[in-house]
Amino acid sequence: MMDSIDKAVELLAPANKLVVTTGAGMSKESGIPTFRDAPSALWANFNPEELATPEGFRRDPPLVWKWYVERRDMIGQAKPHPGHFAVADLEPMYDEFLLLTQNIDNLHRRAGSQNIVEVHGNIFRYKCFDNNHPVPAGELPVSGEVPPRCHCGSMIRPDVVWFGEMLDQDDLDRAFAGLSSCEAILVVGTSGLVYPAAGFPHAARSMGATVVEVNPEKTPITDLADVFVESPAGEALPLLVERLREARKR
Ligand code: BJW
Repeated sequence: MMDSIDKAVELLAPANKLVVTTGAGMSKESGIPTFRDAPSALWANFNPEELATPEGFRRDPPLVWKWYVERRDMIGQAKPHPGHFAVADLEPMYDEFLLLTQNIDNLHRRAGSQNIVEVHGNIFRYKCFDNNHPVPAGELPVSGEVPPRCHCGSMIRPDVVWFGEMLDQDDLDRAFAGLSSCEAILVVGTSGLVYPAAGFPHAARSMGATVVEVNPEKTPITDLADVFVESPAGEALPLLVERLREARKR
């Protein structure tokens, strides 16, 4: 691992504009299962790729609501790990820094990252299914109805992006503006299977950016990467950022 970290530092140190993009593997060491991990016993009979869809919600709204409540409560107990803090430490080191996360768990923000685009939304926010009315978490109706209903009568759902749904256009504009001007992209803990986020490293690469990937497993992005750091995020990122800080002082 140390050889690949040294090589990554060499490539990331001269850049002035950095994009970091993260997926579920980033939060694994905080105790949050990745999306494609084996399901917990309670949900073993359900396929997340069917629950995380508008069709799944229409088919069985209470089931999908309860799945999200359980995940939200579990995520609420989780804490950022040293890898999240290392990503936050990167932000002031670069002239321009953008964090594109597919994670809905708030852990980057809780670790101190600021310039973040949460491309798949946030599990702690709500909106209504039919009209996208935002519903503040503290104002969820307590009628006992599952799921609760918006003032317009529509069912309330988490403000996350499900399969088959469009990502927010402003989020995509911010993402692609950063990707088209960055000099390097650090890709952490994503399987590279879900689009359009899976295309972020390709977009940056096509504009000449260097690509560094951190993941304990190879992914479809690995062949594109200039350096592959084969390691969990919580081990590799603190080392990488510490060495990068030294290299940028020189
Ligand atoms: C570690 C680690 C450690 C482990 N350290 N790493 C183009 C081509 C083909 C298909 C499409 C396409 N464009 C759109 C589509 C359809 C679809 C799609 O991509 N499908 C594919 C599955 C084929 N995309 C969409 O529908 C998107 N919408 C869209 O594009 O709209 C326009 C459109 C609509 C319809 C048709 C065509 C166009 C929306 C995607 C929304 C994804 N939503 C979810 C759920 C969010 C809410 C929730 O959590 O419930 O987002 S699905 C799920 O997957 C979640 C994740 O953010 C996302 C990505 O997963 P991620 O983060 O990569 O996690 P994993 O689990 O897959 O991988 C974990 C990785 O971590 C692994 O590599 C491990 O090795 C690694 N790891 N431990 C570092 N310690």
